[in-house]
Amino acid sequence: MNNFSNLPSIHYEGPKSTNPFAYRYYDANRLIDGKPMKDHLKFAMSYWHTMCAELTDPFGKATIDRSYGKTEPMEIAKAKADAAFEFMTKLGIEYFCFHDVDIAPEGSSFAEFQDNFHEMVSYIKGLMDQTGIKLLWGTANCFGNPRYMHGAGTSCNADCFAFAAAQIKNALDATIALGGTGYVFWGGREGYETLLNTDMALELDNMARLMKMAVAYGRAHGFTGDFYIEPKPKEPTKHQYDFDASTVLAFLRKYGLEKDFKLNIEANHATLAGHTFQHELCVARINNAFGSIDANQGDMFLGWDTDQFPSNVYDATLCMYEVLKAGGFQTGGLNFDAKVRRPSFRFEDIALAYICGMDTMALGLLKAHALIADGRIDEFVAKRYASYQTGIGKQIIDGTATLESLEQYALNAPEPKMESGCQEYLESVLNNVLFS
Ligand code: XUL
Ligand code: CO
Repeated sequence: MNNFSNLPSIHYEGPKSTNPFAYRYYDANRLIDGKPMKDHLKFAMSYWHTMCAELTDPFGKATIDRSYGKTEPMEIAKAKADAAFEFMTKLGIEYFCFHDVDIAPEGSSFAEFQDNFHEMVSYIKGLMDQTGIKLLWGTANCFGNPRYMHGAGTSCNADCFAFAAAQIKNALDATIALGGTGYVFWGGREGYETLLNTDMALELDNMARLMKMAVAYGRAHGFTGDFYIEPKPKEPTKHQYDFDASTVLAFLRKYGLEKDFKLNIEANHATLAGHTFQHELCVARINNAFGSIDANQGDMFLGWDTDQFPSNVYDATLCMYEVLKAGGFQTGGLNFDAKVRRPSFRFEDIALAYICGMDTMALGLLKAHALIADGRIDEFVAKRYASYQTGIGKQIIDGTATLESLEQYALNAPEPKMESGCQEYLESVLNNVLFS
């Protein structure tokens, strides 16, 4: 069997259930602060990993057959789309995300790809109308084709820039036609291998030029959602320009793109950049740039983007804590940019992986909500900075203090009285909330 036709529909059965094909924590309509879990989490299926990935690695061929019982490329594409919507319906996943090349065969020329793509966008529109499943975001894969070996917007070859622009125009048209609320730029090969052959200034200017063209086109053609940049520090290039959230924010501000762009934060990209997932989400949140999430997890012993399904409840809790603090998802949602391991080659393994990921994030939501309701952490943080609410601290915040007035203050004040940071206590509070 190489589809999901034998998969049962997955429902919530509660934490005591041992049925592998059931949710233990994800109870779609349960209200948390008056909002159903499904709207807090806005789960999305990644078309590329879920429907296309053949589980190859540099040492081995495919371990899963993605022909969906067909032989002709367009027949395969349609059977794949049918399987995708069957999968989402059975799991109760309301959104999906896709790259242009995930849904349609590339053929032998861009013109052929464009025809295939248009046909598949209409086909998918039909499936969306039948099922009520929505598009979260679209994107163009401007990294897989050999023409992008030097990058796309940052390619040294202007023709490659033009092909990328053409792909992005079509992917934006599709995102608009399918009602997507986001359009993602993950700079697949927007980076460099060596500065010995690289004009970094021109490459960054060109990357911005491509994004400005996308904004101009999208806004002129009815796209009211958010554009997102998805930061990643390395892989496939040695140095990706969209290194992390802070680097991307500086880029957006330099080129005046910050009003149209938000960030799509991916857990495994955060850890590759030497940050926690929570750190990247927090940087996005405090800069009003929190957009969407690619949920997954890496392996602390491996130095690459392993894109595993999230199973770590501690990280999921701190992720959902940031999401709640940001006021929840607006245009964005929680896309599983995750794939099963190579030996998990059965279609049912994909379903089991989503059940694990969705239950983990649902548990994270419940625990993050409990952490905020518990109040001990928020209370501690508020108290830690209380000195800025009165006296000299208030003058600093209000902007009335100067170096001179602070010098006068320091000359007359006793040595500051220090308080403990209480990290270990706070970690035990977190454990207490997680495991009670
Ligand atoms: C690659 C990655 C991409 C983006 C979409 O690391 O995360 O799949 O999410 O292009
Ligand atoms: Co991603």
